[in-house]
Amino acid sequence: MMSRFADAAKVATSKYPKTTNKTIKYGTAGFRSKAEELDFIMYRMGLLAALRACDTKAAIGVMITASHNPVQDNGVKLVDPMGEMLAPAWEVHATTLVNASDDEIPRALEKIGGEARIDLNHSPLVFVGRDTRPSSSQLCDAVISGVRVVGGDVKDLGVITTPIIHYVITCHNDGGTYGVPSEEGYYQKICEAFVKLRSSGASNGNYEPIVYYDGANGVGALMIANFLKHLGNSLSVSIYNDDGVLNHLCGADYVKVQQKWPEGVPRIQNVRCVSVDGDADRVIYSYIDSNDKYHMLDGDKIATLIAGYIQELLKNSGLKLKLGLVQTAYANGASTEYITRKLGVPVACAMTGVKHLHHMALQFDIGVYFEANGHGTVIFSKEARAAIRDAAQRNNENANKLSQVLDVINETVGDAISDMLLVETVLHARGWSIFDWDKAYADLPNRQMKVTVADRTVITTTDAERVCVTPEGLQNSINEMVKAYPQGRSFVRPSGTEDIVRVYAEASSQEQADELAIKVAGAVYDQAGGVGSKPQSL
Ligand code: 16G
Ligand code: ZN
Repeated sequence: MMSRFADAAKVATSKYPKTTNKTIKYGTAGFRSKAEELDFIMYRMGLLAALRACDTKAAIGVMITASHNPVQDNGVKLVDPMGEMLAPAWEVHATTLVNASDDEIPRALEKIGGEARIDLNHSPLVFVGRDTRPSSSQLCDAVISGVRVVGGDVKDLGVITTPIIHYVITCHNDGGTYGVPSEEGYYQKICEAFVKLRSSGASNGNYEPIVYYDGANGVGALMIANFLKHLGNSLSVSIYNDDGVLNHLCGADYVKVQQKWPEGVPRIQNVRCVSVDGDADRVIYSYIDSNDKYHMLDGDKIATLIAGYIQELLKNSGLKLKLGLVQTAYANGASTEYITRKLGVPVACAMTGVKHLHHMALQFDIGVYFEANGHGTVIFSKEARAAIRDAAQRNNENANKLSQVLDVINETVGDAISDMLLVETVLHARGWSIFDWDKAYADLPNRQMKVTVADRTVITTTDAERVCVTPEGLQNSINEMVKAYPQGRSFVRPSGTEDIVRVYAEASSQEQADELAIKVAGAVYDQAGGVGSKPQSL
């Protein structure tokens, strides 16, 4: 019998033939590589998204972006019905489908359909969105072909940020409970709450409502302009990096990794600079002080600022809700110390990757989660949300503020712009300048390095990637090295997005953090099959 998916193979062969025999895996960030290698993958992700929509009987999202990576790269990620990352079982299906030959596509689809017991009579709907990369439009057409060849319908959101597609999918599938399922609905919801929260005027104490915005030359630069239309004079935002090379010498990743002021933004002392990444789901703050020294405030600083504020509102409102913070192994030791000891907020550690943090944050009534690299948000349990809204209606002033804070947040996934508005809200409420915020605690100096090995899967870890299990003996070596450094800490993990092993080290001085990182990188090279030259300097 001819497969009902026979056309999927025909279109694959004629328009989107497979161009590689390398095994490819759906990783932490979906599929990501050089743009010219992605047509066939995009087409197949269109097929898969349609099947997933039948499986869940809900609309599914497909986002085309390579986030903070260079402009030549691209990538694709599927978004599940409630804005979550694709379910793990379907990551496996994605990998199977992409590694099948063109002829094997119908069989692979039948198999996935069978395993998931999909109702193929359902009419699938897939939302697609893309970033500003020149390759994104063509790759989007490939996704759309995939959806249509199996009878699916497409809603094309055009050029959009990753967090907006997560929001629109959620609202579409929950019948509009979370918000109006459109881009415009998103701006309105967030901005209205933001403006209300500063009804007493935009300045307060040391807080001035002025920011410089580094758009990374990407979609974040376009979208902020739309937000601004709804913000009135509540916040003055000067937009920079809106038409150069994407993520080049600017943006959240550059600022965080290089610990440098972004190019393209005027280097003015004492101004807050907000850097976002190429799809606007990461945010980093920085400033130059009066002595011309550069300071960076990363995801850890943002998380502690937000958690501290929510904790205060909770306390003053009398609401008994359990607040917690989720970090990863990359969280600066000083931030963990500050939040647990000073603020008394419990901290949990999750594996790298938004879905792991999100999942762990669900254990709290209110879970703040952030990666040091600036990915993060706050999520509220249904009960917590109801309790807050209820107390707000009974004129509990602090609950009312919390209720508005809830609307500034994108709970479906971290949004650089919504996170920025949340940070601005807290700074405004506290009457803080960026120095007041920064001085809460001092980051321990740290260093990250990469080591290339023949096979990075020889490195396995446990305890949220903080302990290395194999190769045997490597963790002991790391422990011995760390002992020699005051406040020393180090861990290694295989990257989920690049073919390398990552090394992290922190210590009480920059020289020592650098030295420790180099030593640990050397141990990885020696004990995990390093290739090329052994890392001996930064
Ligand atoms: C992906 C993850 C990010 C994580 C990074 C780690 C999402 C949406 N993105 O970009 O959260 O920090 O991978 O990369 O989950 P690595 O495994 O190469 O260190
Ligand atoms: Zn991103």
